[in-house]
Amino acid sequence: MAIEKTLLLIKPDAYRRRLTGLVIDRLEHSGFEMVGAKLVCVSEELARKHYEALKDQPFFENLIKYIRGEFHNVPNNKILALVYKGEDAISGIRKLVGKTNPEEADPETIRGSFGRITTAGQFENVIHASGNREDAEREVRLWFNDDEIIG
Ligand code: DAT
Ligand code: MG
Repeated sequence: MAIEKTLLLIKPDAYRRRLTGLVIDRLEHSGFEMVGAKLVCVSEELARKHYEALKDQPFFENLIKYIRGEFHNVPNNKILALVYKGEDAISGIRKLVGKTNPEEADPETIRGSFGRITTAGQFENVIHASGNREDAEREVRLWFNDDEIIG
């Protein structure tokens, strides 16, 4: 058991479909604490750094377009970035978020409730959540300055 911080991104499909409130409602009911929240303009550079571990995957270029809102006409590539904190927050939030593939995600999870795969094969899975402690530390540092985390 450890107190952890984890990064969440409300993805452009959720923004476009006005699911932000519903997704935050699920997060709030998890019992974890919101300690960071801001709208970020996702530059090409930030998107590529965030997903750098996936750069050799065939879906990488579309993933960069997706997270920058290019499939959903999001003005200024903006995204809502959040940090949640609590005991075992990384795995706890991942359970709430569900599996990567929205068709495989438990229907009670956020991705299972609201995610879809487009006919072009794009995973629109609503939310990003850090996968493990190493990713969480790197991602929180990448998206937030220390003074933007209010614990
Ligand atoms: P997660 O977001 O569950 O941590 P990941 O880190 O493996 O999953 O991949 C990051 C994102 O890339 C994921 O949310 C959606 C996309 N993705 C992953 N696997 C994919 C696949 N097989 N086809 C299309 N998109 C995929
Ligand atoms: Mg991941």
